[in-house]
Amino acid sequence: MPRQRTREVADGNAMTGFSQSPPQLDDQYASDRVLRAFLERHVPTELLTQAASDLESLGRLAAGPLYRQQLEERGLEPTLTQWDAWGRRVDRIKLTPLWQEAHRIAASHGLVATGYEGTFQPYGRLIQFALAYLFHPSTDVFSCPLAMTDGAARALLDSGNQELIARAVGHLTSRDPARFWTSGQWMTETTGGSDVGASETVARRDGEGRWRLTGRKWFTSAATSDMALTLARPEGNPMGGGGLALFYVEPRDAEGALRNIEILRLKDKLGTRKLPTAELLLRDTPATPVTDLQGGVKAIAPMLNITRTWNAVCAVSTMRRALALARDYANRRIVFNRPLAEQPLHLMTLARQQAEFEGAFALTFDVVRLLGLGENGQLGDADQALLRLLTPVAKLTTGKQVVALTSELIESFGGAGYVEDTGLPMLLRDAQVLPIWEGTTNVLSLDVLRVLSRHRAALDELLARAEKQARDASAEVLAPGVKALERGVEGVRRFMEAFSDWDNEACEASARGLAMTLGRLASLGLLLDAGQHAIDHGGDPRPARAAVRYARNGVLLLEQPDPIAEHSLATDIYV
Ligand code: MFK
Repeated sequence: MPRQRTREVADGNAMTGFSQSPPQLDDQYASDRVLRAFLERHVPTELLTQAASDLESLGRLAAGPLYRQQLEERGLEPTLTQWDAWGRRVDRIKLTPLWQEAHRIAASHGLVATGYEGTFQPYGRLIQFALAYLFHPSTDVFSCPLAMTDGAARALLDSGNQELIARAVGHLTSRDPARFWTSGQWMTETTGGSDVGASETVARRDGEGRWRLTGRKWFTSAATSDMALTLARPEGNPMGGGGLALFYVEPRDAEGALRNIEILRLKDKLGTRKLPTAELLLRDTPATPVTDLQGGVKAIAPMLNITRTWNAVCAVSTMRRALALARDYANRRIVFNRPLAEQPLHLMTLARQQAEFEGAFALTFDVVRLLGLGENGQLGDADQALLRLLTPVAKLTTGKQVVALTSELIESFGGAGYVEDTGLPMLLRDAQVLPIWEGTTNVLSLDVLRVLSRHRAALDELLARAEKQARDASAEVLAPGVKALERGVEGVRRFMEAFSDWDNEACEASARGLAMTLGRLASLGLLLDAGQHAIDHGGDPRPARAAVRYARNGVLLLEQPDPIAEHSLATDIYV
């Protein structure tokens, strides 16, 4: 079939010669074996049936109208108008049409609401993030404001501030597009996005006792949001994260004018070009403290853990999109007299990436599953610690995977992957933000060390679970994966024994290797579990093959630091 279609196109262009038919998407929910199998296993049938219309509708929208609109709007970007014709400062941002449409679809399909409504609990997070996974790759990163909106709802609810909960959470979790608010997360300042404790924004009370913030927010994504959570240091507080306080801001008044905020410029970024990320100047901007007037980093942490989960889900869904396009193209594209889909080296390349995707999916949706259980009081202490550990692990593991995978799959289109109007380069550019924002790979690796030092039960639980997964994966075909998992567990145990004798510098230097190993180990255990389950229930061999292929891609990335050599190589100093 694909061969015929290609010939028709070629015949139809007799004057200009051959032209290649482009990759196409089919229904993105109906055709997603991995997502569907996961939901069918983990969500009770009656709840999944209830969620089906939203999932099916988004699967069709993502493959059809939204994807078409995304390609058509490729050249559009949001614009900032700072002054009106008569010299008044207005700071208006005009969004692209797809972004305006995405706001409506996100609300009506409950992309935030589903996580909070009682209907699906404790499976609401699974349904919600399945929707986000379908929505993200066709909506030009509108997932960013949704992630922050979700994180803000979580942080406000956790804060216990009843006044702010009553004011905002109903909007953040609304299904009515007219009522639905998005939230910003204004953390990054000119001092950087990692060392948030160095923030310079100051909070002062005015003559009427109202809190006002003054400072410069250097990277505020989706500057069009209806509210924001931000950090500022109340005058007189000590330096560092503990001296910051968490504040709630409504940037605009009832007429839509900014309240003592100037939008200095929109960021000129490598990717996420439809996302109006802005630099803001706050000059006595009215704000309300969310919690105590200190401990701001700790108070905003629930938001970070939610946005990091979104980050991982977006990484996995981008991987799935790149694979869907590459797979379709491999059937259409004939070179050296046969479709790419019949060429062994091409198949090997796709298979390797499919296994990486399935591993990333398993890890990320396990975090989502645990999150839903935890929020509904259904996790014991050990699993709660495991969730705290796996959240940064999933974010940092999938962030690296998505960049490698999109790079590889763009290459699988040859030169077409490098040409802008195919829409393919955008995949790689938008993927590259995922290991950066919401905590870089290194900052999150250090967060993993923070968890390991405070919640030893997390690692014990992860390793015990992996050992059980190895024991339970009894099918012969899984044996190479089981062996790799056992070797991985043994390697981590040995590493941790040595690790406990190292000084802080050595522990920090080895943090990334350890965190990535934990991510790959957890993924492999979950893949083996899915592989055995599929064999036991209907016999689909593909999940088992993904597990074995994933194991062959490698699990152990542990590194023993060699401080003198690393210092010398990194600085190029002869020592
Ligand atoms: C597609 C989806 C994408 C969404 C896009 C959103 C775009 C938004 C753009 C951005 O804002 S990007 C900026 C992102 N920046 C970050 O994510 C921050 C990265 N840096 C860190 O995460 C640092 O580790 C951190 C700022 C938290 C370090 O600050 P501190 O002040 O040195 O932290 P410290 O003293 O270790 O921890 C303070 C408390 O918070 C501790 O609790 P205790 O006081 O009880 O000891 C920590 O345990 C707790 N904590 C820190 N991180 C936590 C946490 N608790 C729970 N979960 C966490 N993740």
